[in-house]
Amino acid sequence: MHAIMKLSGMAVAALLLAGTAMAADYEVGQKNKSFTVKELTIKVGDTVRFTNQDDFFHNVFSLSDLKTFDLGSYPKGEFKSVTFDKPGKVEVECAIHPSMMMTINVEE
Ligand SMILES: [Cu+2]
Repeated sequence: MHAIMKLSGMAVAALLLAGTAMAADYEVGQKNKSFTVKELTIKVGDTVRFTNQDDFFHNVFSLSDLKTFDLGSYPKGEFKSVTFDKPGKVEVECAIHPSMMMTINVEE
C-alpha cells in the first residue's frame, strides 16, 4: 500500500514537470518600424519576447481586455517578455510608432 502511494506521488510530479516543459517561448522583433510578424498563434501559458532590433526606441503595449500591458520604451538589443494566460485575441501596438500593429491568437 505504501509503495503504491509513493508511485502515484511520483506520477503527479512527472505530470507537473511535463506541463511546465510544454510552455513555449516565441520571439517577435521590432524592426524597420514594424513587428517582424503580423500574426502569431500560441497556446495558453506560452511566453512572447518582444525584442527591439531597431536603432531607436520602441514601446510595445496592448490595451486588449484579454491581456493589458505596457512594456515601456527600451533600446536595440533589449527584450521584454509577456506570458499569455488566457485564450483569445490580443492586439499589440507601439506607443511611439502608431502604424505598428500585430495580433497574437492565444489558443487553449
Ligand atoms: Cu515603435
